Amino acid sequence: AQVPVNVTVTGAAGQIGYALLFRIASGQLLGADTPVKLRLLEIPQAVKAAEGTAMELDDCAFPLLQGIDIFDNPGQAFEGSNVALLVGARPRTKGMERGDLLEANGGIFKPQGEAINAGAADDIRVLVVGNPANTNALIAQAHAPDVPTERFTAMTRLDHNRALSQLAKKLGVSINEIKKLTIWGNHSATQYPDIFHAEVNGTTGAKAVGDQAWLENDFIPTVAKRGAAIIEARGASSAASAANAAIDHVYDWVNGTPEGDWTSAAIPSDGSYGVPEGLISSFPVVSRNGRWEIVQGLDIDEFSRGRIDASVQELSEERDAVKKLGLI
Ligand code: NAX
Repeated sequence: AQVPVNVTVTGAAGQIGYALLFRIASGQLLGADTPVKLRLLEIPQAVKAAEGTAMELDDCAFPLLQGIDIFDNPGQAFEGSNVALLVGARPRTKGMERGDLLEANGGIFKPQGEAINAGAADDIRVLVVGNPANTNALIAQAHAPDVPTERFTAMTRLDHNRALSQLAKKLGVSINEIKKLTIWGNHSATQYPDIFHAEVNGTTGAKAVGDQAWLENDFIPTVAKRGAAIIEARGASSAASAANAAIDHVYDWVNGTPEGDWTSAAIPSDGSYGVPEGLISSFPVVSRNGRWEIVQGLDIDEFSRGRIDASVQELSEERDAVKKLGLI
């Protein structure tokens, strides 16, 4: 029998956790032939709720699920972990300044990085979902010096999927007819969804749309502010779609992206496209042999350049702020 893959999920009792765990256990994260063991991390007050979710997981009798362990300390939760989905984070509450938010998340992602460094398996892959995702990933990475830096990533796949859906609607085409869309920069309101390199039935996304005003005043803000629109409509933040994007990200990382297409993920910059080295920024990426690679050689016009630079500037500022706080 195949050795099960250890998947650690933090914030397991939260709403994304609830949408995510059943899909992992059913085989959608890694593939229908890969058995998994779940290691759930929660804060002590939420352990009981995580136990409730574990009872439901049991009740699904998933053939691929070979065990569930629940922890309230990161040291144990990341022991032997092959895939870590860092979902639990400290949300911004009323009156909280950015510095307070970064500091509170430093208190979560620093010990988790240390625990990953100390106990995770050699092939550990980390996806940070909890916000501010890019910078939380940077903090965790800084405290895991023995883990290759490229193993720390942050999620912009939900933004990517949102952009695909908006563009498909606008053009009246199916999702399958759109390739090579890109989210650049930070998973925040400054993110830049780029359709200039997107391919739609033999032309570019931008040409197919042919409407710069729609691009600037409708498409980009709709994608960037979709999270707020979901909260407004649903009375709760995106959960199933966020879980779905996390599944997509890890599945592609492990199994590869399809030929002739790319996706978006926030990965450590190697300096490509003028993004300062080391920043965890979203790029057009393919996955080959279990590694993300930045798609090279794209022409970036002036409009795109300005948008990318603005989002990357925000990432640089977040990095400076966590440096100042001694978190990296
Ligand atoms: P919830 O508040 O429902 O759940 C968060 C869970 O994390 C809670 O159960 C809490 O007890 C747990 N937690 C807090 N600190 C922890 C710690 N130190 N260790 C382990 N668990 C801890 O939030 P949910 O809706 O599930 O969202 C989780 C995170 O995802 C938030 O930070 C949210 O901002 C972020 N999102 C990121 C998205 C992305 O595209 N990157 C989109 C969706 C989502 O907004």
